[in-house]
Amino acid sequence: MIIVKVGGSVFSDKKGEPENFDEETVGRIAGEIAGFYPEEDFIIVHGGGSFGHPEAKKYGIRKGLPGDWKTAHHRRMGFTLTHQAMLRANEKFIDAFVSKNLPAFSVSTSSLFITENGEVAYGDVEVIKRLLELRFIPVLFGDVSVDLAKGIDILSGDQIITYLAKMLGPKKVVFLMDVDGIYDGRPGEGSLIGSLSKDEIDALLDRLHCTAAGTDVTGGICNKLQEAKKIAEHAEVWFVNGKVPGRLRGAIRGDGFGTRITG
Ligand code: ATP
Ligand code: IP8
Repeated sequence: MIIVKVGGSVFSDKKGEPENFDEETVGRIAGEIAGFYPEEDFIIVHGGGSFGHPEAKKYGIRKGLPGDWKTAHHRRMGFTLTHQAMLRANEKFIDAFVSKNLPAFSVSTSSLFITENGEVAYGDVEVIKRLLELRFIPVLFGDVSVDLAKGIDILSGDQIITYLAKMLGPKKVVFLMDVDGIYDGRPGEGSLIGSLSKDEIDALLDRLHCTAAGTDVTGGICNKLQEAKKIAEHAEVWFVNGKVPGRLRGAIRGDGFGTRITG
């Protein structure tokens, strides 16, 4: 089984209009996966992009639910609206996969996971396991979450993958981004890292100063690398450019162009 994370920067322009969606890119990604299905099983997890992140930021979802009614009510409304924005993104993913004759099935993250300060505290993977056995392709997404410490929070797609990797033991996890892989420095300035062991990630995080947050409420590249370190204990991890045709195919085959992280 292979888990593919389709980053928000791949399926939408995070700095563009709210809820912009790159149908052509997602259709092509679905097409590359169709080349391996049903011999290979897949779970897809997509990020928030221009759907979830602007709403989550606008309503301050990561700050949780405060005691005073007025602010809490405003956040509750934002929690609902952020989730609805993610459902709209998810529907577009399902449409793209179905149009390639793939049985992609929407699984609502916030109905299966409870967080504590944004980390998964509880997750029910039974439905996902059964869907895989029945040869469906579960499609999850970064989402809002009920949170044990703060009342509500955001659960990043990257965190979901760490949990799924621990529970389901995929053979590979592929992160699709809008750059060619992980750079030792800023993209375009530092050099592209071809391969990295999980033990080298801490030093890389130091060198990057982890300042790539931008408009992303879940921490951008730093969060991704921190999760990759944990995932690499269970599976081989690839970071490839999801905007370039064939890169996902290469990562699935194992001879791809990008960054490969080993345990
Ligand atoms: P989302 O979290 O919404 O799903 P995503 O998975 O596409 O989004 P981002 O959080 O946007 O990922 O992180 C990827 C971005 O990080 C790239 O667009 C890239 O410009 C930026 N970045 C900053 N520093 C680096 C680096 N050293 N290596 C690779 N990408 C980097
Ligand atoms: O883009 C965040 O998920 P991510 C989801 O995978 C929301 O970090 C709702 C902002």
